[in-house]
Amino acid sequence: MRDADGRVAATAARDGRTDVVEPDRAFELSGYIQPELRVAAAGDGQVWFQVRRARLKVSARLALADVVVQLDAPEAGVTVRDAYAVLRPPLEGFHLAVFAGLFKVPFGYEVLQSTGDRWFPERSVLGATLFPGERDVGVRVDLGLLERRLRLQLAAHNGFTLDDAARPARRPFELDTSKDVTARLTVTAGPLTAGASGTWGRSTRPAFDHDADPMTPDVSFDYGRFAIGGELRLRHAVPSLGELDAYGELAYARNLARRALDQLPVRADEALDVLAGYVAVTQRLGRWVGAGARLGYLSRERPAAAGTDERIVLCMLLAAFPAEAVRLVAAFDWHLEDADDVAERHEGWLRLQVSY
Ligand SMILES: [Ca+2]
Repeated sequence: MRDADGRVAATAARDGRTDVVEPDRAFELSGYIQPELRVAAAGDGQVWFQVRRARLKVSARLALADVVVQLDAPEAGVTVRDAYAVLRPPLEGFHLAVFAGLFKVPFGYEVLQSTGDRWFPERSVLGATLFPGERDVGVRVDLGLLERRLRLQLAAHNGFTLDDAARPARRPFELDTSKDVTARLTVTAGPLTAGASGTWGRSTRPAFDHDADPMTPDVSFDYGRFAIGGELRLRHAVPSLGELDAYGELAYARNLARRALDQLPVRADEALDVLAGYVAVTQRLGRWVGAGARLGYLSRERPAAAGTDERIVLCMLLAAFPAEAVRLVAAFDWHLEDADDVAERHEGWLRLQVSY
C-alpha cells in the first residue's frame, strides 16, 4: 500500500498530471533485522547471541529524484550505510540514474547484492576482502539499455569503503586529486547474466607510528591499485521445486585487500596481488525450504610473513521460509585451506531475518 501510493504519486508528478491528489513526495520505510546465534570454533569454542544487522531505510520519492538514507542499528552502535540522492530523468528508450552521496561501489555481483536478499550469512572472501562495507562516497551513473538487458554502471569515489581497515588513516590522504574509478558492464540474455568489472585508483600509504611497530614505514608514499573481475549468473525456475540461482565471480587485484592493515604496501614499488573468487548455488525446495552451497577462494601475498595467505571456504546452508518476509538460515563455514589453525576458523550461524 505504502509502495503503491509512493509510486502512483511519483509517476503522476513525472507525467505532469494534476488530477491526482496524492502528494508529490512520498516517504517509505523499509528494512530488516537479523538476530542470530553465532558459533565459532576459535579457542575452546565460542557461542553468542547478537544482532548482526538492524536496517532502517528511509526513502523519499520526489518527482525526478529519490533520496535514500539507510541506517544500521545493531547493539554495537548505529552507523550510516547509505545516504544518497538518485536522479532519474524520464528518458525514452533507456534507463538513466545518477547517484550522488554514499552508495555501493559497482564492482561485481556480490558487492551490489542486497544483504537482505542473500541467503548466505556473509559475503564471500572476494567481496569481504576487496570491498568491505561495499560503500564509498562519490557519484555514480547507471545506464540501462534494451530494458536493462545491457547495463553500465560507472562511479568516481574517494577510494576507501565503509569497513576499510585503514579508513581513519586514509581519510586525509584520499582527499587527493585522484579519485578511484569503478565500472561494471553486464549483459543479460534469457536466464544468463554475464559481467565484467574494473576499479582503478591511486592512494597514499599513511605513515603509521614507526616507533610502535618497526615493521611499518614512517614515511608515506604514493602507490597504484586496481582490480579486474568477471561474473556469471544463471537463474532458472526448476519445475515443482522453485528458483535455482547459480552465480560466481573471479577477480584479480593489486594493493586492494582493504580488509587488513598488513595489506597496505610497505614500499612504493610493492605489488601485493590478490586472486579471489567463488561459486555459489541456491535452490528453493518448494514453498517452505531451500538449500545453498558456496565455495570461496582467496590468495593474497603476505610480505611480513614472506608468503601467501590462502583461504578455501565452503559455506553450506539450509533455509526455511515460515512466513512472508521471514527467513531462518542455518549455515556453516568450513575452512579447507592447508593451515595449522584451520579447525579454529570454522564458524556457524543460526540466523533469523525479518523484513518490513
Ligand atoms: Ca586517491
